[in-house]
Amino acid sequence: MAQFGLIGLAVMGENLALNIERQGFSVAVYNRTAEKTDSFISQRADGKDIVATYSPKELVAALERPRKILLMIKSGAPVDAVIEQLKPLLEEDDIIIDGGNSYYEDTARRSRELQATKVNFIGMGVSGGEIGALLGPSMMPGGNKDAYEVVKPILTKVAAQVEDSPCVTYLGPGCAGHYVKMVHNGIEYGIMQLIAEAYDLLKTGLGFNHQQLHEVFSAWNTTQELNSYLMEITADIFQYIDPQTKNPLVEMILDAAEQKGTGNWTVISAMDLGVPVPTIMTAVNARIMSAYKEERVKASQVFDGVSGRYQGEGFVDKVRDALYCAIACAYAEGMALLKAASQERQYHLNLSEVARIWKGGCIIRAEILKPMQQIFQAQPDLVNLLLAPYFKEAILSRTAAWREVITVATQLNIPVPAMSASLAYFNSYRRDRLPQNLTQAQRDYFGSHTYHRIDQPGTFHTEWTQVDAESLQTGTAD
Ligand code: NBP
Repeated sequence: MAQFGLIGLAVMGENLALNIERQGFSVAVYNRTAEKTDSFISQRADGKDIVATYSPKELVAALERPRKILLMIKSGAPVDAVIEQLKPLLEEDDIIIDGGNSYYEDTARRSRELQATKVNFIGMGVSGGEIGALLGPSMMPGGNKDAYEVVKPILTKVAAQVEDSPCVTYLGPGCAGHYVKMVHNGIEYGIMQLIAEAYDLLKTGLGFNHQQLHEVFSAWNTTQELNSYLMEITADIFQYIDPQTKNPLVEMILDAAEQKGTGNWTVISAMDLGVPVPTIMTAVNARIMSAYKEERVKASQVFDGVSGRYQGEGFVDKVRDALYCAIACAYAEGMALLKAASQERQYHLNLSEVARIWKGGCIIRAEILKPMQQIFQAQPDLVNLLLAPYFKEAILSRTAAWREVITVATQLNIPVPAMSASLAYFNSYRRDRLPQNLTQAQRDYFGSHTYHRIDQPGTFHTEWTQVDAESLQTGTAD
């Protein structure tokens, strides 16, 4: 009898099966298309403690009880379909884990539906891509706590290990795990866009070639502020030469970013909860804008584009500082969103633990998560990371550079939407009075939406004009 079951043998499933087996657990696998199972078993799984099964029924029969079955299949309808196939086959205390990028509302629904059955359900975000799946991902499980305790010995071994602690923890009930994974991806969108902007500033604003870009990003990756997986792979990418054209491959890639929806979901949830996430939101917008390739090419023939090169000194270090501040904002926005969602939806998230399990295995793993983990450990109720003395000092010492980089970019017509949005986030957050008093006045003027005053309690409405009913009816209000 196998100790663990896995459904779905695409890149993630295959690698997770190999990882789980390497940690000493026997695995039974099933994939809808049998040829994939056969090629996996005869090649990558050859000689390993992994057995093939060819139907959900056969898989269930091959597993010891309580059965633990991880789904690594395309999110959406396929997950519902497979759960429906498994439900009648499973018994008391068996566990289904959905490890795909499922929409958190789907996970919440599945959790509710399965609560009414004997089957336990865990919705688990998995980050780290295919390499992480093979070598140790960051895993974000939520749902049935007792079921998590049953799979914990396996997950803690399979996860990335950082400073002797595995990058997995029980996050909360229902869809807490998939919600955290979604916000992880939102932060990922933000950081990727910010790095793209830094690349553009150095390449277009300073005229750096790919060797120089490689050197700058490699050097940044050695700093405490910017050391991270995304910085590391960016440095690598600049060195890769296209075998066909002998150009750096990155310059041969179409500048139209695609997306699978997690950034979008993050922004929609943030707007629903009333949490500002401008860096993340702008990153989603930037991908959308990039996809307007043909229209942009036409517009570039109508309007002037980039105007010259930056001639000043020390710009590379200023871009590094701006990048650090903006990345800190992306994390601050994401953490603030998690805090609000946790309160609203009763996830009981421990943000220090979230920072801890993101330190290894996942795409946003970075040195910056270490202070975050400590800050939230010391101050679990901190409302925004930017208020922590550590980040206050780190940002204030770099604000001049941050401002200057955006000023230079604006003068050169180099778009830096996420960097600008993050500075605006910081500047808005630190203002005690914003101009939305005027917005409230306008709303009351045209729609009688009322307003609050700064000098007395209560709700107020003003007749802003002296237009009488008769003139309105005759359409002479203007
Ligand atoms: P895909 O997301 O490409 O899904 C392919 C798998 O889903 C195949 O095994 C396929 O079986 C199976 N499948 C489909 Br499609 N419809 C099915 C159905 N109706 N019933 C049963 N199986 C069905 O695979 P992936 O890229 O390995 O990702 C798996 C999950 O992990 C996804 O939710 C993804 O978003 C998430 N994820 C991916 C990454 C990554 O880097 N790729 C990272 C983190 C999370 P078939 O062989 O019969 O078509």
